[in-house]
Amino acid sequence: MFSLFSALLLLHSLVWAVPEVSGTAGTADPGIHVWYLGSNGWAVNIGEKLLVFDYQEGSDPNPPAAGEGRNLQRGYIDPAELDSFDTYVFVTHAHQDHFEPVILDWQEQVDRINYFFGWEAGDDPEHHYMIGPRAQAQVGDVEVYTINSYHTGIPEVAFLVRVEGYTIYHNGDYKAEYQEDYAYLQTVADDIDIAFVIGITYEGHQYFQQTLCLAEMFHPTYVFPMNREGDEYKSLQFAQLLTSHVSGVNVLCPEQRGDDYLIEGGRGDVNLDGVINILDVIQAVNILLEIGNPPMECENRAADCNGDENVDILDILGMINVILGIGECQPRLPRIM
Ligand SMILES: [Ca+2]
Ligand SMILES: [Ca+2]
Repeated sequence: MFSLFSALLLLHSLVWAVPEVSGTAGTADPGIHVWYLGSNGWAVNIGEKLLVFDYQEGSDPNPPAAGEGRNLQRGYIDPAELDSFDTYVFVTHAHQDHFEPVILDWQEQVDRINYFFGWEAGDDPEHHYMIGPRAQAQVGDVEVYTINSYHTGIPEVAFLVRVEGYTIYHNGDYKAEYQEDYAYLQTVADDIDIAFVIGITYEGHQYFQQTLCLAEMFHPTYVFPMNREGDEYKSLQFAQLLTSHVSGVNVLCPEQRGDDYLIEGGRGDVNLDGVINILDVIQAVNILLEIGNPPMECENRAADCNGDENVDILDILGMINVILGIGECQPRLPRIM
């Protein structure tokens, strides 16, 4: 009888017999680290890049003294901490709970920094003033798209950013003809990985209806409610409300500045070298057949391509699909740090 074991042994011998296949590779998910910076502010680290959205310091009732604990872990940005990243700073509009001019001081201390404003915030030729409507900008492999809103009498945007294979949405206070605008954004991206949205708890409010529409159209994997400083506990009500309408959405609710979330990457990258190729398939087959040394826990978790907490033939097939460019491993659920 041709058992599963036989099939795996055959696969095992085949992948060794076809070395030229090992040149094919899928990109391993680098993982994401997200910090809550109070109010509407967030920092997102992917690989070498740090994205900062709507940074401000004024909403903290107990700000740390200058030089004491002003770091990401405390929910603040110290420009010295930016030195190790390529930094991308995004500002949706000029209201003080979204924009604080201190961000402009960072460029005096940091070389690799880029600014994207949702309005004509100045005249620095090195800055990107995305006055739109529906503006686009690109720096290296970072693509930025905006949709526009004027509901308070000043220009505002929501950002859609594509970076390192991820799509990130920051709503700012955007409130407009969202069905048309989201249809436009869908010409850019089918899915959103991380959505920062207003954590309003009233089902009839346009902000909630917008978020619902966004969730239905783009199936965001992780949703972070914002604009709740001081009453972050209400984010849980928002989470219940949103997940009662749409499934497959993970709503993450920080409670205070500096709360951070590590979304581990690397599913499918069993040998942890940053790519998914035939070597990972071989190692996963070895794990499955219990050939060689027992796997380390991180290798075992990386081999679970479909995320069902078990390594079996479906994971092997999933990884082969990644290599062939016709599938992806499941994203990891975040660990709250
Ligand atoms: Ca690998
Ligand atoms: Ca599995």
